[in-house]
This record gives sequence, structure tokens and C-alpha cells, in this order.
Amino acid sequence: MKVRMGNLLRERLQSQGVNMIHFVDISGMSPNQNRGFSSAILLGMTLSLQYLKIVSNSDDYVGQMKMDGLIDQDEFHLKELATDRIADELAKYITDSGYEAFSQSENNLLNEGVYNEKYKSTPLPHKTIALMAGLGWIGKNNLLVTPEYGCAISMCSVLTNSPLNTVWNLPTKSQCGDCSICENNCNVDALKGQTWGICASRDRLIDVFKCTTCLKCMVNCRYTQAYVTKELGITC
Ligand code: B12
Repeated sequence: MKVRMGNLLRERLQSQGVNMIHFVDISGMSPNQNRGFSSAILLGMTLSLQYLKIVSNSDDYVGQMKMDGLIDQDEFHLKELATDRIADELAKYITDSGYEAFSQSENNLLNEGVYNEKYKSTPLPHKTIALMAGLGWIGKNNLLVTPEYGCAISMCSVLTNSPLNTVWNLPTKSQCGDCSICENNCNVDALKGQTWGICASRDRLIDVFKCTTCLKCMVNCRYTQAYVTKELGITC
């Protein structure tokens, strides 16, 4: 049953362009975080190499896109909308199949009143689920860093009680070392250059109220750049 359900959901998500799919055991999280569900489906789309090249070669990509009135065509923005939409549809598909599911799309979290606008936080961030999937670590930029794609991912998640073969991993230790590229690229000094640890509060790493969502800490991370170099065989 678990294998059949897992294959069904994987085929469905892959047909929608999702290239990261993980089933995670969240039964150990607090009820406030897992809403009583035992499993989470983490789905992700990686960002294109062309896009990463353009953003990292531009001094102020987001500023320029806003000036040109093109920001709603930004690839990360479009993939964030896509992963959220796919998560909402997946939750409906699972409930139509007779199980329970809760989409953690931004809209659904807002509608359910669990997005804390004041603190800019949610009870169970996709990154926390990604860590338990064993995908990577939290970087000094407070983003998920994966050995394969760096930070170049748009993620969403669905909590569910449908039968799935799940995994659970302790978070990987930070591989940032002495690197401070993200901190050096943050023009508003939102990043504090601190190494993440399991008990690290977010505020030790970043002042989210200074962040201008300029994408620089995500794109210029040396692991994101290594992904671009590996695939394109050139450095940006
Ligand atoms: C609120 C939010 C913001 C806010 C606040 C940022 C923040 N880090 O909280 C603002 C608007 C500033 C923001 C900005 C950006 N964001 Co944002 N954001 C979110 C959102 C909606 C919620 C995150 C949340 O709940 N944070 C609450 C805090 C407390 O949790 P946290 O940040 O995950 O970190 C702590 C804990 O989780 C803990 N922790 C982590 N894992 C574990 C595991 C265990 C076992 C334990 C105990 C603890 C633990 O450690 C972390 C640090 O203390 C998520 C989507 C989602 N629903 O998850 C996207 C998300 C995190 N954002 C994302 C991105 C890409 C960005 C930007 C790069 C976008 C841009 N245009 O520039 C910037 C970068 C900012 C930065 N460097 O963090 C991506 C991250 C992808 C990745 N590779 O990690 C996400 C996942 C959205 C997506 N569609 O993929 N964001």
C-alpha cells in the first residue's frame, strides 16, 4: 500500500515538473508543528542555470526587474507560485483519495491563520522538513544548502496521514566553514555571518526585517555557484 501510494504521488509530481520529492516522518514534531499528521511530502523545483547566471551577473537583478516592470516574470517567483499551486492540488488529490492532507502553501497557511506576519514565520518551515529528509544543512544565509544544487530550490510541503514510506534524519552539520560570501553580498547587513546549529534561533543568523529579498545570498552561495559551474563548466 505504502509503495503504491508513494509511486502514485511521485509519478503525479514528476509529470508536473517537480524534481525533488521526499516523504518525511514528522510524527516526532509537536502537534502545533505537525497538526497531528505523521508524514510530510516535501516537493521542490530547482532553478535553471541560465537564470542563476543572469542573477549572479547582475548588480541589482531584483531592482532592475522592478524598474522594468518584469518582477512578476522572475523565475524564482514563478516557481514559488508553481510549487505552492502543486502542493494545494496534491492535498486535494490526497483528500479525494480518502486520506487527510494539509497544504503548507503560503496562501493556505495565511487562510488557516498560521502564518505569523509579525515575526515572518510559520510553525513548520519547509527547510526544517528538508533537513529531516537529509537534503543538506542551514547555511549562514539561513537557507537550505544542498550539496547538489546549493540553495537554488523553490520548495513547498504537504502534511498527510496517507500511507507512505518515510525517512527521518538528524540535521547535517553546517558545511559553510569560514566562508562569508553570503554575508559579504548582503547589501543591507541582514546576515550576521553565524554558523547554524540545531538550537540556533533564526535571529542569530539573520535580521529578517532588514532583508530586501534581493536573491543575492541564495544565488551567490558558493554551493549554488558550484552547481552552475559543474553544469555549465564555466564560472559566473
Ligand atoms: C517567512 C519567509 C521569509 C521571510 C523571513 C525569512 C526567514 N528565514 O524566516 C523573508 C521575507 C525575509 C524571506 C526572504 C527570503 N526567502 Co523566504 N520564506 C519564508 C517562509 C514563507 C517561512 C519561513 C519560516 O517559517 N521561517 C521561520 C523560522 C523560525 O524558521 P527558519 O527560517 O526555517 O529557520 C530556523 C528553524 O527552522 C531552525 N531549524 C531549521 N531546521 C531545523 C531542524 C530541526 C530538527 C530543528 C530543531 C530546527 C531547525 O533553524 C533555522 C534558524 O534558526 C518560507 C516558506 C516556508 N513556508 O517554509 C520561505 C523560504 C524559506 N524563503 C525562501 C527564499 C529563497 C527566500 C529569499 C532568498 C527570497 C529572495 N527573493 O531573496 C529571501 C532570503 C532570506 C534569508 N536569507 O533567509 C525559500 C528558501 C529556499 C532554500 N534554499 O532554503 C523558501 C523555502 C520558499 C520557497 N518557495 O522555497 N523569506
